[in-house]
Amino acid sequence: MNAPGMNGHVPAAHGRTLVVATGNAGKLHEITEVLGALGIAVVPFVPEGLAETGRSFVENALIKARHAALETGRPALADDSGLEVDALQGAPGIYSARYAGEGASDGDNVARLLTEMADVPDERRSARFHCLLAYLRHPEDPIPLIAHGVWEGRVLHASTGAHGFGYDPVFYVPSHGCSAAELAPAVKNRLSHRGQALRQLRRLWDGLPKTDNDIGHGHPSPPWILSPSGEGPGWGVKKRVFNRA
Ligand code: ITT
Repeated sequence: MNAPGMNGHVPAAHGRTLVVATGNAGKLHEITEVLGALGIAVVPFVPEGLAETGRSFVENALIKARHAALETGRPALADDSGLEVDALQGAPGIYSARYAGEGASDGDNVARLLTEMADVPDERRSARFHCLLAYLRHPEDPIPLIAHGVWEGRVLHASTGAHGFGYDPVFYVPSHGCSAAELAPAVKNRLSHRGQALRQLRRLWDGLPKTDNDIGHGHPSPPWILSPSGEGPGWGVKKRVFNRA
């Protein structure tokens, strides 16, 4: 169900707008900043009550993006992300948001992580954030765009720093010698799994190769991002894709 006042609302846009499916304010803020710098305004959609039943980040990102595309009738982007800790065999992974139980707060999740890692020495505290982005032109888009960013670091012994969200206060960033929560937001966006994935997505939108070894198979130029009037091509895009086949 749509959250009142948020979903379906198209801000007075000076450029292109894009529906982003997330109920996480921290994520939303970061995505808004990075896409804003690319001239794309975010229209938030809260996937309230939606079960994330996937067994992988990419499946959950697709579930959220598909739901938002269906509910809004517009192209939609979703982020599924989490922390992979080597000493915990990859946990909390796709369960990062509910590591301390359903409805857990960031503080609860961090507390559980620190407890689980209490006896783990520094040299075995390696971890990384993953961010999977799924972009769908419409709910039945057979060619979703998928982008993946990874950010390597270590789990600290205690929380430090006031920026960011989630596990940022206990995620040590080796390149800067501090926690992710001690980085200025713009610096985090430059380094982070999410920043990387968003820039990768932009390359796919532009039809550019994802990497130097890739031939490039993105949807060329993004006409399916909404126009300033807020009207997206929606199902029309699907027809065009099918007609071309
Ligand atoms: P939506 O599904 O509505 O987007 P969510 O918080 O449930 O919100 P996820 O299922 O993708 O999102 O869970 C991601 C969790 O991983 C998030 O709640 C954080 O605890 C953690 N996480 C992801 N990115 C992070 C980041 O940049 N910094 C700190 N923690 C992060």
